[in-house]
Amino acid sequence: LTPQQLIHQLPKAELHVHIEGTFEPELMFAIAKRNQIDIPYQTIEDVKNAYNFHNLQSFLDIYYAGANVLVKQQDFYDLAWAYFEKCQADNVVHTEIFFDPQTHTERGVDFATCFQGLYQASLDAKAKMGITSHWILCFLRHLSEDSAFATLEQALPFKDNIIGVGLDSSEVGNPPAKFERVFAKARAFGFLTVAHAGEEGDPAYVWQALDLLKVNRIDHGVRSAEDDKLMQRLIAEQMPLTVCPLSNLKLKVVQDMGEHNIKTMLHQGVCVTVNSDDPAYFGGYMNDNFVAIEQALALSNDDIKQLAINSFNASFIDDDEKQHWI
Ligand code: ES4
Ligand code: ZN
Repeated sequence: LTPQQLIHQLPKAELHVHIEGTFEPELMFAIAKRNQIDIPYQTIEDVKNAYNFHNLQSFLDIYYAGANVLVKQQDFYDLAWAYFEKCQADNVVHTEIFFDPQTHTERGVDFATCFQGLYQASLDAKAKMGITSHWILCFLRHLSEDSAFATLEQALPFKDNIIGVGLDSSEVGNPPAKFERVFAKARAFGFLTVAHAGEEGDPAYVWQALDLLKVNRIDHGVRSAEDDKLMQRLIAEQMPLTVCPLSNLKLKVVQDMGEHNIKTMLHQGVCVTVNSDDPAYFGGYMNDNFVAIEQALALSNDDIKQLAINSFNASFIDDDEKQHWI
């Protein structure tokens, strides 16, 4: 069995993917056309040329612009359905998907329009492909605490179908502490919690996510390796890090995939997982991420299997369901 074959055939869970980041240019053109919305690209070629990032913010500017063409419930359905087809192709049998309601409500698209389209696609993915999923509402950390509270309020009618809340967007300058009260309220309603931390931000952001937001997982977290005490804690608590190798490369969190610390952290006993983050923008879905690190870091078959096991262990599926996949 070649590493590629092993990567493909292993059942995997994805725990860090933004649905708006799965928006492929072809679908973006089609939806822009039917909604009669202008986009700043003429051809797929133009789009690919624009996807040349030097840091997180240069990506986010383009990512939010792309989401502007999503208006109708059907648009959100089509977006999510296309992602589930990618999951099926990669043997991703379970996925926990972020959505950014404020990206849509800030432009006058209702929370319900967005979420009902996404959720219907996940029901159909379960029925037609057997793929299970959970939805995680992410607050945009560059917006205010008040805006996050208002978004939490809008989510309440749908809370039985939203497993948790997260925190994404521009990290540096928007520390987890800014959302301590919002997360406390979300936990009181029964939401699980995650947060992007230690992607561009230093280890203090990871400490805050753990101590102030009381998260169940850290998204990215690769800069935790700069702090030995923090590493000891992550290992002792088996706190998962949802790592996104191609994202880290494209946003220049690492300059070369050969420098990525995921293999070192795996061998140190950190519960690291492999994820695609914004696959339409960063050059690949789940298996592409596995292949990229397998090649750059010479992963063993046991490493690859452990990463797949970690993905289920770190997931929010029930323990008996987990045992089925591990
Ligand atoms: C994101 Cl890579 C990344 N980091 C922070 N926020 C995000 N939203 C979408 N992708
Ligand atoms: Zn992310």
